[in-house]
Amino acid sequence: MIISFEGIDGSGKSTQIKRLLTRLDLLGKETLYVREPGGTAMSEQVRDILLDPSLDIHPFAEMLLFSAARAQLVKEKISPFHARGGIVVCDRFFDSTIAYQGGGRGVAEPSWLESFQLEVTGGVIPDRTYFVDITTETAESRLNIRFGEEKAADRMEQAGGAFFERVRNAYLTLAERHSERVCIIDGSGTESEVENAIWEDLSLYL
Ligand code: Z5A
Repeated sequence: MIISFEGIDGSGKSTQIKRLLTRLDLLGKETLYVREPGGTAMSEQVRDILLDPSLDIHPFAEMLLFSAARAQLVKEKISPFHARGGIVVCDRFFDSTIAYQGGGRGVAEPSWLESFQLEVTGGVIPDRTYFVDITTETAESRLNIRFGEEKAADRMEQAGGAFFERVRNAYLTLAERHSERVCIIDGSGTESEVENAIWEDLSLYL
């Protein structure tokens, strides 16, 4: 099984993934945690390039770099572990590219990006995707930054608040289009409330 987590920065994905991994561990499930971009030696180097605030990267090149890191991660880590019957938990997967590069940057139509991503992953699609939804204002207050400010930690966070609004809207559209796979989780509650909402859904599929 492949489970992915999506959301704008600060949505609480990483916090929820830790909680989920603990629950799955208690059930004796074999899990692999991967984060995007990253997760292999090559993909981590691409991550450094993508998040480097000193680089000016063309939006289409950015999309290709995220995709290149993903192609390597799928071939090297995700597919082999999945084939052995383990549960792969992904902190972001191709929906991030649809939302950030498609919705946020407008590099291509979502339908083109979706087809391209299927080529990138060789047809690998998550079984269940949790879109942890919060407003950009909540995200900024949690991260203690203002999107678009130079003091924002990395190159992606330096995009302005309007960019993150577009990303959030793209996620909401995507969740509607793929309602069979993508589950919207209200991320504004306490960590335990969010955890319980995710578990309530996932238990139906384990
Ligand atoms: N990106 C892309 O553009 N295209 C792609 O294809 C891919 C990625 C794969 C990766 O950044 C960037 O790359 C990302 C998207 C882009 N950037 N942007 N902009 P990253 O890996 O460095 O970071 P991230 O994935 O965006 O996650 P994050 O910043 O680490 O945040 P998070 O995982 O969503 O949240 P968190 O770390 O769990 O929580 C954030 C804070 O909120 C923390 O202090 C928590 O204690 C707190 N928190 C968490 N839950 C709660 C609740 N429920 N209440 C209150 N406070 C909470």
